[in-house]
Amino acid sequence: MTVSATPNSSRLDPALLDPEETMGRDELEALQLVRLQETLAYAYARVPLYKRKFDAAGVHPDDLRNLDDLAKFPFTTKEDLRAEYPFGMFAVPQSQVARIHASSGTTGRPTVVGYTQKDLATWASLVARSMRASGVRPGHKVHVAYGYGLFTGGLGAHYGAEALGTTVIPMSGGQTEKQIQLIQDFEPDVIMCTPTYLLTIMDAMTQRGLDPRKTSLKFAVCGAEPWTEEMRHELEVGMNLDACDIYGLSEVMGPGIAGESVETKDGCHIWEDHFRPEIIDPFNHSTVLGMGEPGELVFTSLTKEALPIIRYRTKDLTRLLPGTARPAMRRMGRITGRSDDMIILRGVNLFPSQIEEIALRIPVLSPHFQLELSRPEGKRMDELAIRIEPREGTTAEDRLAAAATLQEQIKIHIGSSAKIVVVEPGSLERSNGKLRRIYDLRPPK
Ligand code: DLL
Repeated sequence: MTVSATPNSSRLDPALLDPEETMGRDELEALQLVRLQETLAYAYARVPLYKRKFDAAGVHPDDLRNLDDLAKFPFTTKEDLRAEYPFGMFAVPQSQVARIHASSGTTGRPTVVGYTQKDLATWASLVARSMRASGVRPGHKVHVAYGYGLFTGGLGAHYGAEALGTTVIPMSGGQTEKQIQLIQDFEPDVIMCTPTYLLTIMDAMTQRGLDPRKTSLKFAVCGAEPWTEEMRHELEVGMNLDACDIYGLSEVMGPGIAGESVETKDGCHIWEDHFRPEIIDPFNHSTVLGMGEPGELVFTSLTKEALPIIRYRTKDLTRLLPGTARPAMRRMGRITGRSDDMIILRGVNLFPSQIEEIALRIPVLSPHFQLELSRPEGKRMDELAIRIEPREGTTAEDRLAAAATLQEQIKIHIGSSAKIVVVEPGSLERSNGKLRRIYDLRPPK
């Protein structure tokens, strides 16, 4: 699908870029190699878990002579961080840890991450870089509606926005009424929140008789959950702004590991002066895949002090692509989903983002939907029901036809049979941040 209206994008003055953003690929890789060698030696010397894992795998930091040698080193997983809860993976004494964040985690212990003052400065500079790529400029007013707290979204965006030289409005998530009030009164140029929360704000404005196309907002920097080109179109047209993607995860840093350029809108450039990405085959982990091949994203930090992270398995499924707006930095394709969010229905793999993509091509249907997995009594097979809201003002006849089209398109494009339940507009739960799309009602195994 082609990119929608870009009312505010203009080419970025190269003088505004960080020197690393204009490096050639060779120069960037030379920098990566030095930083990688330093990071491996640093992690091995300071974090017992890395020493144990490297020793067990029979590798030593000195074995890394070129960038491809990274494949010899063991992966790090969320389970490693959990096992070392809370601070076992920190590489500096607590007196040097300036901030702690934690990921909520739906089950078990949260994963705890830490930052030195230098880590915080790097993080802010990379969020600032991402925002600048997405069209934000010093002097803009930035409304931050990511949650503040242990989640890295709010504070990560906040300090990035300050580092860029913008005026920050630290609204945090939730309280949609107040969000709308402040957007009207403070007239921000930029909003930062999850794509589904921006949708909530947009719909809430319409319900209150306000025109979401007529706010002061010109740019949205959205991330923290998967979203599609169709959702971008929905938000850009519905709010008359440019919406760009921002990616990150707390274990590796937080938001700003990669950011999207407003002039190309073709996926996030990974800030490779600080992170070395790899794509691995999720089923055969020892295989590192090539450019363009889909698989699981893995990151190694190159400059982190408090929590160096080696070959962290993100579980995010995507692929690496050549750089465009920043030619030396590789891009990542949109995240299709997380390997642990994948629904396997009668042998067919399915992600909520695929449903979003298909549903939003059907004009009668809205982006508000939930996936319900169940195993009806006496049946041996799982069933998938998609509960979806139609757009306001559509007729019962239109809705029926749209449900049939959705069912058919899912069968054609994904290969799954789903039951479609068209519910009343406004009846499904709205997002307050990261939206839960999957409701698994199957009996526990
Ligand atoms: O969500 C950090 C963040 C905050 C990123 C604000 C962007 C904006 P976690 O809570 O640790 O950190 O969740 C990380 O969220 O592994 C992905 O599955 C998902 N995710 C983050 N950004 C994107 C994105 C933050 N742009 C997990 N597209 C990651 C798709 C994303 N998924």
